[in-house]
Amino acid sequence: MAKRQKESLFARLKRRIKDGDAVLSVIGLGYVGLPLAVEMAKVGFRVHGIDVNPKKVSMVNKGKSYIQDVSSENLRSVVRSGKLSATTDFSVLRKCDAIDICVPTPLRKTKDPDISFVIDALEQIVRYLKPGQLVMLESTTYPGTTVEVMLPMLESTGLKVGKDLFLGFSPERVDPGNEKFTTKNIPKVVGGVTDNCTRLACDLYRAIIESVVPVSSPTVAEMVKLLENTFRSVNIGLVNEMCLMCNRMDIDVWEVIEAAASKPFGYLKFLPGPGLGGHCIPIDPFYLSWKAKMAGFEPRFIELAGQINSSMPDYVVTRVNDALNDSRKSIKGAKILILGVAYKRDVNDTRESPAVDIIRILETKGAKVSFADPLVDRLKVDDIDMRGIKITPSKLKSYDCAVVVADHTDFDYGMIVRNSRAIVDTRNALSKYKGRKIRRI
Ligand code: SAJ
Repeated sequence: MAKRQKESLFARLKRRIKDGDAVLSVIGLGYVGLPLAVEMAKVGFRVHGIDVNPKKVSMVNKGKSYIQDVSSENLRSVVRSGKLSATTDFSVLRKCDAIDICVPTPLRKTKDPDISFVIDALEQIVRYLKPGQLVMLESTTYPGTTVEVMLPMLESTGLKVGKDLFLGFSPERVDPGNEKFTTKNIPKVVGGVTDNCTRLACDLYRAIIESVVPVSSPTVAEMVKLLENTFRSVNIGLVNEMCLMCNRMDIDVWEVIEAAASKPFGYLKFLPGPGLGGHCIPIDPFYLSWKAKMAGFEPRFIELAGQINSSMPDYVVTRVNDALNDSRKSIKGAKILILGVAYKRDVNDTRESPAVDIIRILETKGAKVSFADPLVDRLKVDDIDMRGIKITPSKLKSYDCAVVVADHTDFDYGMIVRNSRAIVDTRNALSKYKGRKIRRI
């Protein structure tokens, strides 16, 4: 009887993914990791969610979602079926065939990349690494991270990537609050260190996500993500500059943008706003510019867009000043109400929200600032812990100026317009209302 050829590690993992027997792990159960873990469990994989925050672990195991885009009902069903469980104990990695890293990649105060969370996760993976595992990084990072940082750390165990273990990068593309495009149906770009790494990663993601886009390397995949988000940052910077320009020339930028959007090709609508928020767009382009500068290249668009976008909170405050001026008031001593402090419409996330900058500037100028946001109860502005107010007609009347910063659907804009003394609208949320008391940016 011919001796059964020993199954290669590649063939074994390929089989286990195909048969649905692969045990998966997601490190980092945030707005990227939790939806991914739930999708993996929904198609039948056994998934170990790992997070350093015991509160998150406990909420997941109770089937209580803390991520807006994951319903507790969906979470509860995969937890109850035993497919998904969460832990703070990294030793579960010993049981896993594939590991997805979905941890934060913020910027340091110096605008340099901070990949310390990725390194921490990798150090744990190295502790429990075993032959045949696939490791995928999903966190947005500078081009080269997978090959220059992760590869050497993993191979320090003596295992060889492409033979004994498999490694790649696949950018997360979550758009928080987007009900149309979800983890399940957003095409997934995948770049492995070797062809076998790419093949296994594509097999895994094809089992979970509707379409997969293989590329030639992790570095290309890392760059794809940065192009996507830099594209947004630069175009938002462009329309913000158009806003400043049109204001100076007394042209209605909102009308200009809407009419330009009638062009059926070669134009993509972006809108001016109070500044860039969220954990991606204000941050990711600086991962790219940091790496480009290391390669001796000065990325001017990224820097310029960053300057314009970060100047918008100051500009909003000048518009508040103009609004108060109409009633012979100054910012000093004025009562200002910020409407919506989340970083964008219909999300409850305040990370990098421009509302924080606007409040800080107004407070520095002597204004007394409150906020109302149907999705956010508390907001930290430096060492001030603010609590939101519930808006009523009488309360609105007590403020000298209201500022629409996040244009949540749930606001009663008619009531706001009727009862506010003055309004600065940074989102064109009040376009259907007329009247001198409404001032758009
Ligand atoms: N913004 C504008 N004007 C615009 C669009 C956005 O001022 O025309 C502002 C928003 O108010 C927000 C910031 O920019 O403060 C970021 O907005 P965003 O729509 O890019 O939202 P994010 O950061 O939650 O999600 C983005 C994804 N969004 C879209 O593609 C629409 C996508 O860029 C990434 O998949 C995701 O970040 C990520 O995780 O990288």
